[in-house]
Amino acid sequence: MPDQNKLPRFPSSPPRLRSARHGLLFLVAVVLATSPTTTQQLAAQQPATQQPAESPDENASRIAWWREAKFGMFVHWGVYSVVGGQYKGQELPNSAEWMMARGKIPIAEYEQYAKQFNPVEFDADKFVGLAKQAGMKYLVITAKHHDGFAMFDSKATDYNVVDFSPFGRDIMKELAEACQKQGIKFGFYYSQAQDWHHPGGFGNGWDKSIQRVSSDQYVSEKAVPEVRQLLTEYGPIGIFWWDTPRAMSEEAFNSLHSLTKLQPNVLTNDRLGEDFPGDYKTFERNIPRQAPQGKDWEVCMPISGSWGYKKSDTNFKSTRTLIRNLADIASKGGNYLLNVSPTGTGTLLPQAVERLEQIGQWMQTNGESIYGTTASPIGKPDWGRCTAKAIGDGTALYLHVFDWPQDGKLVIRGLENDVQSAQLLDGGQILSTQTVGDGILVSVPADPPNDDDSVIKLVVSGTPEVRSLLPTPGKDGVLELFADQAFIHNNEGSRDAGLREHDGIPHVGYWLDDQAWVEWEIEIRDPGVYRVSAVMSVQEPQTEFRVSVNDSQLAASVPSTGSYGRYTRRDLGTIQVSTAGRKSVRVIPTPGSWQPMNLRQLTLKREGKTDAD
Ligand code: H79
Repeated sequence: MPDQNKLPRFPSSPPRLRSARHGLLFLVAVVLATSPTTTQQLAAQQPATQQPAESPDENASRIAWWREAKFGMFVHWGVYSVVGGQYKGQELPNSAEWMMARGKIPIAEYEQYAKQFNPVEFDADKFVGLAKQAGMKYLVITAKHHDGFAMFDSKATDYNVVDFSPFGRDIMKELAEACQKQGIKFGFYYSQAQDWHHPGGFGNGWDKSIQRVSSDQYVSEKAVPEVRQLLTEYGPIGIFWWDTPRAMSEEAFNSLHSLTKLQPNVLTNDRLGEDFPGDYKTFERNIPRQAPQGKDWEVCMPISGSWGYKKSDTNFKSTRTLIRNLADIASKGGNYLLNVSPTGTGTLLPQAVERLEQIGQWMQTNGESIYGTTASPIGKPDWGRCTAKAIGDGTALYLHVFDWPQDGKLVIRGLENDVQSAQLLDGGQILSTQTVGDGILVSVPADPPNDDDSVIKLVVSGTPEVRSLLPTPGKDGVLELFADQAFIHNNEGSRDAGLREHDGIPHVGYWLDDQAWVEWEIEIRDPGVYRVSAVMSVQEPQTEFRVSVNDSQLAASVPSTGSYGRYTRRDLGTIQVSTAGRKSVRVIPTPGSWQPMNLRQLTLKREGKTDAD
């Protein structure tokens, strides 16, 4: 799903060169599509009043628990859960919490579902117990989603679980208490801008009975009092998780933002508005390939396809995927907020429970390779992932082995430290190590202790010293070269040809200058014929360029992918690489027949290599 949570930005595509008229239409269309906000309107707003400056130490101590925690439970639960995303017996597409919008359900009709919200099997202690058992250290739940229904005893409106539903219990209070009791940090999700029930909220364009009021009125009579109540009547709140920023008045932003001061220790995410970076950055559904630098961040992701309970959604991620996601995210320094979806009766489906229990079992044995760890100091090894933790005067490197070496030799390329010890976390077997030309070799038993992720704790002296290593094809003969690792030769930072993003994925774009070219330095160990492909987009009918590896090259002539926003992998041909060693890979426009392309990725794959090699 495209990430539409961010405030709209202009696209990074180069304008059409030949057909300026279409280019203009395109731009107009984008501006319309991004209404009601435009970047200009936002820019015209004053920056928000700053919190009284917090020192880096104060900030570090406030967020310390969250950095230690690494793994949390996200819960999407509300009126939509009653029918599991089925409206009048019809399956609606996409995530179930969007049911009201997708079905264009009138407010009066949706209220009837709220009248049926009666999750009698809900048991807060059991629910929190399950999160705890999975190894999760915090829980964030939808206090109010876009549909406007409050899952707590809102004083601002009767449209809440206590006053409006037969259940009549304050679910947020029960969960807050259970979390407090069991030592789980508790947080609220609150959709501050969209509200499909209030006549001033953003989003409900289908119910023609609405007598519109201003967004400011919605904020002052609903969002502000509800947020204030959540931050004053539910004990210590660990996280306040805003969602789907929309352009609001400066007053509205500031009043919502200033409420978070009611709890000096609360952490907030980056989704209140553009001028409010909060304490950490969020990624939705997808794990970034590279971590944002110098920022705390979190990936939220549903355990299945939908955030809210959806009857037809059987798309549960495997336990292996979930464990590997957790290791992957931790190896880049982030947190994992894994979403579950209680049903209308107040419990989780067995598929979810089973997975949480299995993750919990893995965490029992391997938790120390996750909690309190920092990002990998050795990059992404080709056998899996790595997390790290300072211990005494040394460093523990946790080697998360996804692909167990069949020859019993696990190599940590580039690592130059003295090794103090190496041990399997599962079973505790001590492993022998030796220094080899490439780095450090750990001798491992024939079979992995865990098929999903076997962790080796490698303790080295001092802080990690890692030789910089050039990217090289993996065992499968494949080398992926990404835009954000490329050196862009663009006349020292000219605007033409630079690193840009579409859907959060970097590309070399705005490549108007046919003199600009890009380069990667690589190492080839296996000479041979390499097939070259690119993940790219081009809008003009055709573009031509050369790809070279030192002295060998190919000429590529690539037809349009339809538009600059439409990326496809295109085969470019083959290149013979005759010798091993350091090489320079270049992508160079062919003057005269060049049209701008957006280049996300170049892939080299050794021909004749199969996965079995
Ligand atoms: O709460 C979850 C989502 O409901 C919420 N954020 C997460 C944590 C979210 N709201 N909006 N979005 C995410 C992005 C917008 C998605 C949309 Fe669609 C694409 C809106 C319309 C098209 C998906 C498909 C949702 C409804 C239809």
